[in-house]
Amino acid sequence: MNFSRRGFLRLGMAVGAAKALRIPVQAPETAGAPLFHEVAPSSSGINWVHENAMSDNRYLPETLGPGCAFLDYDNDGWMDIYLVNSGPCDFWTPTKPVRNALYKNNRDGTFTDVTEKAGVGGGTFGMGVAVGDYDNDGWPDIFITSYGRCILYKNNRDGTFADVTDKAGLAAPGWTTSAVWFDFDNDGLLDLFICSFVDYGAKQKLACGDNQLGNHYYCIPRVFRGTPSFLYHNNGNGTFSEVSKGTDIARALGKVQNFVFVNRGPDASGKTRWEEIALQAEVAFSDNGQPRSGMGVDAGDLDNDGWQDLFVANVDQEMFSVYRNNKNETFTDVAHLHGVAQATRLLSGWGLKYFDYDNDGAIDLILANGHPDDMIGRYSRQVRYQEPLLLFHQGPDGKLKNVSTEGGTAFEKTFSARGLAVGDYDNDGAIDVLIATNAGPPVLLKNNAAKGNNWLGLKLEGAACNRDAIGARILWKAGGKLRQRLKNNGGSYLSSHDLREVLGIGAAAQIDELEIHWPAPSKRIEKLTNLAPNRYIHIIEGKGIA
Ligand SMILES: [Ca+2]
Ligand SMILES: [Ca+2]
Ligand SMILES: [Ca+2]
Ligand SMILES: [Ca+2]
Repeated sequence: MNFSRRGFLRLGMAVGAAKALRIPVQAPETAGAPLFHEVAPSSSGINWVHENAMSDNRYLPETLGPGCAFLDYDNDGWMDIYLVNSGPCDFWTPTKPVRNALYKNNRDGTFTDVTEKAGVGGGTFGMGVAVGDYDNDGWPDIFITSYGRCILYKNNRDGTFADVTDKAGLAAPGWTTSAVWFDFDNDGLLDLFICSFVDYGAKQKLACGDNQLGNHYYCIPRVFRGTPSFLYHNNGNGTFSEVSKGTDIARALGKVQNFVFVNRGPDASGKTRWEEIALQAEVAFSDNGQPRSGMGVDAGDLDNDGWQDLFVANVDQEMFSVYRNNKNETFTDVAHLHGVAQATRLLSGWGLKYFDYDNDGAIDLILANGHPDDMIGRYSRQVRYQEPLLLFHQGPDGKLKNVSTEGGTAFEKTFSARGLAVGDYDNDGAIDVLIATNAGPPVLLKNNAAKGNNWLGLKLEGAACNRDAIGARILWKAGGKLRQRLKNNGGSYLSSHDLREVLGIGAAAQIDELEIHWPAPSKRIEKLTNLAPNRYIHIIEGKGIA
């Protein structure tokens, strides 16, 4: 299917979205050059291709993967890449070898496949990846979600990993999708939240299709029973305990609506109280009260007021959501205000990220899209299977503007995009993008959009708090402007990101003040002043710059 950008623009205008899709004036520093350069596999050395296992029966897990990650597995200061693949399961027996892939960054723009040596090939029907240093030894570990058994790979600190899933107790039943590491009880150890979707066991493999044509297509999730997500507490001895049973997390079944689980802290017995508030927070359903599909999700402080705003990607006709935080546990969907609703009316979104791609200090947005049903083009006149990527830039008026036409060749194509990770793989301070596609090669986008703007890169190392410093709050003042960011370790879909933070300061010559508010238990505030830009620094909790 050839779904050209021109065709997309025409469709957009037909629904009255011409204003949102108008091409903005190019910023002087990027005049002429595309914002992102698509790095071909022949140039990067990343020759791995996702196998989606598509069958005549159209089993649903075939179309929902895969995820991808930027991580520095060998701690040499250069981002490596992890890619998740399908694998043997109860509905599929591969006829040729299929595996996940770990690519080592050669520091010259190329990568080398080190999967076999590292021992991280997977072996289950993989979906997503979440990277976190769960044992606080300074080396990133890898968790993989699956249709079937999950995998926890512990980093052996010598370029190899050990499958410690069984000891850890993290096999997690059923079909799991996105996962994220965070320290919910502030004991300095990363815990793990794992999303689950629907019950897709042998008995539930329904055939959906058209009897007249004899075609099977992917069943809509509505026909399956939703399953609850899991929260695992890190016990600190290499084992984890599921602690979501009996809480609102276990009562919330996948696929019916969006959920927000608020951590209300420990009760008298020390057990963390989780309160699900999506309905009163006005993020459960659309403004019309309709449930939406909700695939990719991210949190970020879009308007720099110190409160986390949300983004949720949905399927076509539902439009994506930009949820502005009203600072009272409610949100307002402002997707129309930003032109995001108009631009996404016909799209289905998965990987996505709020990030400041041009280092002007204001958060921007990238969206990776694709319809889950490969036969959608037969049933819909407007919606296509492969869809374009979308790039939004935040202007001085605080609004996100669609700048996809300036994005470069990748934004002129269509993909079955799923996972999306951000990370600075060439250490130039401009955050690059990796997109995982279903049944295709990953798409690597080198960022050329930040030239002319200054930045400071931070590697934060917790001492009392979790070593990855997830939950740290970063405030920086430059050129008379104060900005802030909450360091999380998630967002997007099935994917995991460069753990470093790049602070954009535009034309300012230095960062005048930098404050790191380390998370509990210390809650220490560390202040640094007069920092020269355009370099990465390593800050250790309580010790300053290493
Ligand atoms: Ca590395
Ligand atoms: Ca913990
Ligand atoms: Ca920006
Ligand atoms: Ca870069």
